[in-house]
Amino acid sequence: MKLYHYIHSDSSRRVRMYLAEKGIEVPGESVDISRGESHTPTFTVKNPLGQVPVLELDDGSYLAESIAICRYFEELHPQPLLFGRDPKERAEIEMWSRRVELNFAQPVKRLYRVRYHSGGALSAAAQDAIEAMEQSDLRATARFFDQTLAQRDFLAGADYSIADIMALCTYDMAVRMLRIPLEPDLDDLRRWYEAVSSRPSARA
Ligand SMILES: N[C@@H](CCC(=O)N[C@@H](CS)C(=O)NCC(=O)O)C(=O)O
Repeated sequence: MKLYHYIHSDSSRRVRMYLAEKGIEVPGESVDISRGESHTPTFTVKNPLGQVPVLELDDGSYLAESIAICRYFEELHPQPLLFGRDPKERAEIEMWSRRVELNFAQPVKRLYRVRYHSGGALSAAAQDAIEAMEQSDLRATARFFDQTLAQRDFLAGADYSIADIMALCTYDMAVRMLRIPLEPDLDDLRRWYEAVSSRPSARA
């Protein structure tokens, strides 16, 4: 088994953090996406989309998509449970994971793309308008998460879950890497951030 990943990829970090929470060790190989290494013919046979992370299985097949990879490990090593313990909890974690993916992670990924990979195709005005729109979506979601976290310790409920891993990876990409300032009054989101960032898995 081998995990193809990249140090600055938030999607790769989801898997690294997940594995660290579980105490599972998987050999890794770095794919430098900034140098186009995920679009070489040797890599696109592993994932035709040219993206990391990718898990190579012992039978020579490949799994892509960070959450699909984590779900695979959850079946093999259920404890500690990070996708929920019963139908209701699993559905709630899925609900929050989808909210993180669609309303938090995607605006940040689009913003990154517009800022660094638009290839000069957009005018400065169009670029500013898209950046403002994505930042606004991100801030609205951050406020929604803050209100949720005023009621409980973790995003999907009383227990830490994959939804927290996903949200932390996006938070760091937005705030630390892309320097998008979040509003200063999101105290519950910040309390959650301090708590999840201080877990050893956050260093993965
Ligand atoms: N939905 C995918 C997203 C994967 C993704 O966006 N990977 C990025 C790095 S975070 C990548 O490999 N980008 C290189 C490229 O698209 O050329 C997942 O969750 O694994």
